[in-house]
Amino acid sequence: MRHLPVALTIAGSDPSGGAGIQADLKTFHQFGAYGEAAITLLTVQNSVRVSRVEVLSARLVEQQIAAVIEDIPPAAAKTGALGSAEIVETVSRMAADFAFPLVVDPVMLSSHGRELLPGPAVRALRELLLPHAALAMPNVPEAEALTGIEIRSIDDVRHAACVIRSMGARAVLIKGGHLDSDPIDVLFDGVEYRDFPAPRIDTRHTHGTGCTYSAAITASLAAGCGLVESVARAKHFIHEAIRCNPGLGHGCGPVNHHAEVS
Ligand code: PXL
Repeated sequence: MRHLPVALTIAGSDPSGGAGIQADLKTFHQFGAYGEAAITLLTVQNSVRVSRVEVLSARLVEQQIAAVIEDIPPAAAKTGALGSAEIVETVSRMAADFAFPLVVDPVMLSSHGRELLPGPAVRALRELLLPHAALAMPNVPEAEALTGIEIRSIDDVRHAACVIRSMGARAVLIKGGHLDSDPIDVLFDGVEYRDFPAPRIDTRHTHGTGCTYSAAITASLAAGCGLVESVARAKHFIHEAIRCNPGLGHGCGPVNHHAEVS
């Protein structure tokens, strides 16, 4: 068989299958990558509510990552919900030795507004983890929390991207889904700003959008695509995944992980 790219996610579990490691593994698979998952926290949730979050010990997370890297090293990895400052510190320490690019999705809240990263851990993420990120990809509220900048316009987005890059991430993609305008995502690699526009889709079924998007980028990087191509393919995929959502659940349902990959 031809070479199989390997991608690793370090993230939380969503038993409803729409977000977290479940979304990541489905997306890795859809992109033709072999998926690995080190679990940071367990949620009890469905499309209507999150009723419990149990954060695992940093040691347990460390052992999972070490076990997979020793045996089947990934060609790219991503982080999602990390759950505690201790886990952020542990992943940051390990990331210093990663021989593959790391995509940091700085997840702070679940789709239902439940905290998945406590305040002190945000600081650890900014100071310890971002310097190891090949790409950091916050949404607008996360970019505001990381920078203290109030983001209303595309100019604010560009400014925040530049500030987050100065925190050490090699590239920054700010996702525009929370803007009042059409959802333009802005990528800044230190040289130029690239806009990734898409028409807004009017639906409540967006659960797991961020996880799925970052997993799609990670899978493309694992396959050897460049950063701009990886973002472009992932943007197409997430747009299609929202557009073709299966309408599951009684609340904020999942996107379609079977959507077309370009
Ligand atoms: O999409 C953010 C996110 C990340 N990780 C887990 C989640 C969610 C959103 O609900 O449940 C486990």
